[in-house]
Amino acid sequence: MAEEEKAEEENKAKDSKESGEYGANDIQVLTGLEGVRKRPGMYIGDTAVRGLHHLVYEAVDNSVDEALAGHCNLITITINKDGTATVEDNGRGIPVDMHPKLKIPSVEVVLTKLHAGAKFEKSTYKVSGGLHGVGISVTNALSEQLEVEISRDGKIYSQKYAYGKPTTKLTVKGSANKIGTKITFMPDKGIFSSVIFDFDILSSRLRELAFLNKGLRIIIKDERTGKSHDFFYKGGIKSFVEYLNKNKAPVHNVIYFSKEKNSTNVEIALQYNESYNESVFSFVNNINTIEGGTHLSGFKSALTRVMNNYGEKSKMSEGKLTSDDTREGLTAVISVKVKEPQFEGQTKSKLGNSEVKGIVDSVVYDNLNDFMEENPGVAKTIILKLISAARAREAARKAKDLVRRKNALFASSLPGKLADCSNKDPAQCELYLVEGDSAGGSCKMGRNRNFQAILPLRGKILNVEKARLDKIMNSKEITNLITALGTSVGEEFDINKLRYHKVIITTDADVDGSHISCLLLTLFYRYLKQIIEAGYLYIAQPPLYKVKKRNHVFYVYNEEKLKLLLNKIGKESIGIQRYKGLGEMNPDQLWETTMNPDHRTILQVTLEDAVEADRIFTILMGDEVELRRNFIEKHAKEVKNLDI
Ligand code: 0RA
Repeated sequence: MAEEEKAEEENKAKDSKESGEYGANDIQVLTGLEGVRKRPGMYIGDTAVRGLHHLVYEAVDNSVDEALAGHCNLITITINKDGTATVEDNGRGIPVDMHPKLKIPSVEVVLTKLHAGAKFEKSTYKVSGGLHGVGISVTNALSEQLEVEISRDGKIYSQKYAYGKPTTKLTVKGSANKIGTKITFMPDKGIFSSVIFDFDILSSRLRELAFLNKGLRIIIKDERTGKSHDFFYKGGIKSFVEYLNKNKAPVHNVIYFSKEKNSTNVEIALQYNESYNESVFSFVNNINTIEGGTHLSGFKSALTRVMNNYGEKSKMSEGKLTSDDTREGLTAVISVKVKEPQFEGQTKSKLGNSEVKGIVDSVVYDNLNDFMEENPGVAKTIILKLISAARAREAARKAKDLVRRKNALFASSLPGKLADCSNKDPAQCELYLVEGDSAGGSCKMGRNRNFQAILPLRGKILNVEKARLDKIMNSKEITNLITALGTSVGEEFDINKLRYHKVIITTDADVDGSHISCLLLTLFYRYLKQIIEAGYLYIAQPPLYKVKKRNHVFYVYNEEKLKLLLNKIGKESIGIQRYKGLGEMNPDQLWETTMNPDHRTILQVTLEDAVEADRIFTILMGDEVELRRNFIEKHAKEVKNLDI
């Protein structure tokens, strides 16, 4: 949507804020849905997996708003056998009265006009209309069929739509002894690359919503498989932190507090565990702010001050704790509800409202200070842990100085094993991280040396899930990698110094290869996360087979494609070679199949679901062998090509 259009709509919204009771008059009438069907990506991000599930979230967000307004405590999401999805709530029901100007029922306005919707009372917060909340009409616009059923005033009202346009009038379909809204829709096959809903994707976002809205029950049912989940958390984000730390070893009970200040609601839950990793998740109006923002800054600065104060007062301090020190082994959820959130950043997931920093800072400072005073036992445990983090940081700094000094002995500070490219513009440069010296050698010969650099990695790198920065800085393979990237690590990390805007993990398609990929992904996830967030990390897809038929050569990337190809070309007089490793390909083949930007496939690593990623890395790379085994057995189908 054009920026001016958006601004205009926002102004309209502000102008009509004074109104009191709900009713047709309170509904803002805006534009039609043609734009949504023309450029769906503008409204829901993409038309692939993410966009498809977005249709469900739009509907759910409206129900969550009804819950936030205090009128709904149950939302049920059903994936039906026929592939449709149903979102049902026990709220007041979308109004069915006539819209005075448009002379159509308000519900039809809500479903056919972009951004149409009631303005909620000033004392409540809205999810829809925030970052993603473009409105339920977007779901309607992108569905080939949609039916809305509203139960209120003892009646069930119903109306059907196709591609965003009503196909029936609003009619009374029967009598009702309950109230609420039920929306069932089938996504438009002409728009989405796939219209098959994924239970796990929906379930994980719905669990998050249930954590973030204490007391709201969210049920998801999959009629295709009989699977269902029932999410209800009395403890809200306190339960969220318990869930996040479930596979870790917590060192005290969850600390929780909340406060409303200057009409911003702040809710914080935190708990330290024995690991060295930080798992801090922040939310604004139920939206995961992966890029952080003012609420997160406020939290961090207060946390650092509280811990330093207590360290000094208790005479335990051995010197100043840095902000990073105070987040070692910390799991926390910061959830704020803001009236008019301003989102910034690359993915519009960073809170910009400057007033929120001070609000969160003071709420955290006051409450955490009190907690530390009142719970000296827990306070002491935490401070001891943070002091040990500070010692490790000091050791890491020394190790880093050592690396720096060692590097300075060479003419160039880049690692000797790096075959760098000649182009120096990061936007054009690629770094291949290649398993093994022999494959590394072939890649060096096969590459385009103008923009492709190669760093061979020998064997398995250190598992950073179980190590701290000081140990990590003593690992040659890892310091080589960080030096090649140019960003440094820890508090000195600087994404602007990244020397390549494509960093491509390239390993064999076997057990060792996937293990090395996991180790590298963990390193990036835990220590170089911004590289993932910026979209600079990729995984190469070298072929599994080479199929030769007379003079034709086909490179095949998975078993399924092999079957398809063999059906197409016939099985007579063909030769099939299975590549066991990258090392078996000669430089020309490596270039052709894995490195040539015109032919290769590289998968971008994204952080769709940060909570789930944290959980998976904890399980896959952590100490708990039993957990890992269970996880792999459960996900054996998905990871069969990973061979972890
Ligand atoms: C505007 C006004 C009222 C309810 C709603 C919207 C509403 C919308 C949705 C969308 C999904 N579920 C919903 N539940 C409620 C209040 C109407 C009244 O005065 O009763």
